[in-house]
Amino acid sequence: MIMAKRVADLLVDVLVRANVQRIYGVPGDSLNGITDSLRSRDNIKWVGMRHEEAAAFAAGAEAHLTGKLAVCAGSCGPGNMHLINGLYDCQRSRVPVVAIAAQVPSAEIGSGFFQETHPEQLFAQCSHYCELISQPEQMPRVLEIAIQTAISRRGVAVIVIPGDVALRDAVEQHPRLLFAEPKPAVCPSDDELNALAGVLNGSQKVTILGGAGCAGAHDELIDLAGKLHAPIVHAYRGKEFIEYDNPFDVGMTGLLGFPSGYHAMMSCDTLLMIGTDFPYQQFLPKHATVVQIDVRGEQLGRRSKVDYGYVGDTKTTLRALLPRLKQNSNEAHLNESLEHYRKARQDLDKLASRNSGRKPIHPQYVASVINKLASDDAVFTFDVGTPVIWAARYLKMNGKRRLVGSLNHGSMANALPQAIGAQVSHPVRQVISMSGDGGLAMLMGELLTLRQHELPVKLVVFKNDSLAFVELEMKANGFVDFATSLRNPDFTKIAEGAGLLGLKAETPDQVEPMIAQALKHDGPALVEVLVSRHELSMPPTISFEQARGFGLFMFKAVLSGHGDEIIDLAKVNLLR
Ligand SMILES: Cc1cc2nc3c(=O)[nH]c(=O)nc-3n(C[C@H](O)[C@H](O)[C@H](O)COP(=O)(O)OP(=O)(O)OC[C@H]3O[C@@H](n4cnc5c(N)ncnc54)[C@H](O)[C@@H]3O)c2cc1C
Ligand SMILES: Cc1ncc(C[n+]2csc(CCOP(=O)(O)OP(=O)(O)O)c2C)c(N)n1
Ligand SMILES: [Mg+2]
Repeated sequence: MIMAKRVADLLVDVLVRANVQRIYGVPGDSLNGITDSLRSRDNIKWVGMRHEEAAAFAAGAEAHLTGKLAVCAGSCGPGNMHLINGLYDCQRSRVPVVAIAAQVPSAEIGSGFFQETHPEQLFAQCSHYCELISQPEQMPRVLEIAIQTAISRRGVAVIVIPGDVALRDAVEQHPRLLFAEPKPAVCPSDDELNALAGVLNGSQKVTILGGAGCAGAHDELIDLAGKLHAPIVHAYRGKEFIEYDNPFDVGMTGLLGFPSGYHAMMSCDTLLMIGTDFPYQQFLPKHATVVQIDVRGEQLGRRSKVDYGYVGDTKTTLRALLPRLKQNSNEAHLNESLEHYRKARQDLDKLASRNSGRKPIHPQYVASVINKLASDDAVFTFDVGTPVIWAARYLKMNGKRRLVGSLNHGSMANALPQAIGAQVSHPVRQVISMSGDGGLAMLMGELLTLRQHELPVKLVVFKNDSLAFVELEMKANGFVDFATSLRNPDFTKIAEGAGLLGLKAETPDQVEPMIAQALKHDGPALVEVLVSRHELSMPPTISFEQARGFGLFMFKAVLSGHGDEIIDLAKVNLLR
């Protein structure tokens, strides 16, 4: 006898039809219909995680790296509620992710039943679409709308499905949407392109600020900068797409950026923002003419005044624009910016010295070793905390390497779960997680996922026994640091207990050989590196307020008996 197809079976059919290869999640009674339907299939897998938040981060990393839809799931109530922080990250990073939030039995909804929540309300803020499937007739249509929404609006869509509805007989039998993913080219009109060309042709000092929206348009961006003699500054999420093979690169801007990125932006006549949502207004020039190109009209003018705004995708728009541009004959602005960059790069490289074998180990050195030893197509993830700084400054991109962070949402503990999603979806690539000791501890259970699925992720833990980034923010704002110390475990022992290779670098000399050993190891590995806690990462421009704040910190530190810290700070930053 052929069993009738259940709603859960049709749900999985639709995901397979949409080329989804796996679902990250934690099972539960209300998800049984779906997990049971996966059991008998070989073209879609269940990837069990230890925490649903990590499942959402992993799905987001997969979607970021592949550009394609990824899926995560949580059982009713607390199960899917745990997805929320990871889903916020996916939504804010604009990666296509569908989340399946199982719900309590349909007849109990509204009674305050055991584990009852209202995921439609809970996830409304971190999704473009979030709907309850209460009838078998809604499948496949509602799931297909969710998929289309996640793909076309780039973000999260949630379907909420009670366990009993998933187990009922399906009414429809097949997916309905059989077309390939549409990839429209979006371009400003002819008149707009002529006006844009007029503005750029009329300016001697153009600086380009490019972001993640420049992905796939590297050649066009370089041609554009060549015609305009324009330095290219990048926003962080654009680093992996813009920095490499780029004779116009002058680095990143922002608090963690390079002074050269900052100055190139501040000294231009015309700022041309392309595919960026760089959020920090104080780093955008006030007096320049600002031109912005973005594929989403609602992004125009979000961060700065805009004099000329255009809706278009970067590649199509620049292709149409380039023939209309005259060659700028003035190279002064570009050369000055490049020279400034060379100097800034030199200064940062000096900070990454091995310190002649003496303690402390500088985190910059650790990052530069990771950069040196990592493979040509490595995927790097990095925790929010100081690893964000070291990744920005010391990981060199080449067009094949990839970066995954929690850059728009800014959540801690992202690196390990994102590394899991990266490794599961790219089994033969080297995946390196630059973890903070605070960040690792927050979702440390996911170390177990590495062995569970035999994922050879390499973790480098920046062990500074503190929430150092927050400490830095406290100092810069004139607070005496408080509540930031961590009493840490021996992470190597925890790694070994979880079935990983565990190594500990206590002196600078051990860093390179141990990271090399971990990278060569056939399986997951963790290298705990004892890095200095008070490593300053000076912003490219320090405001009067911050400088005053720093002085105030010293003053307060002395008064409260933290004087030794100042000596420590001086040793790390001045006496090198
Ligand atoms: C602790 C911490 C510190 C940070 N410090 C800095 C810092 O100092 N400097 C810094 O730069 N960042 C910093 N960040 C990151 C920052 O918060 C933002 O995430 C980042 O600046 C945004 O980069 P982006 O503009 O490239 O990407 P996004 O914010 O993702 O913006 C991309 C834009 O491109 C558009 N787009 C997408 N596709 C296309 C297309 N095909 N064509 C045209 N447009 C398209 C989108 O609509 C969007 O507007 C920090 C983050 C953290 C967590
Ligand atoms: C989930 C979450 N909680 C708190 C914060 C605030 N925060 C930002 S960075 C940071 C410290 C991170 O510490 P660690 O992982 O040890 O990295 P470090 O800065 O010490 O290198 C904290 C608490 C955050 N961004 N996300
Ligand atoms: Mg730390």
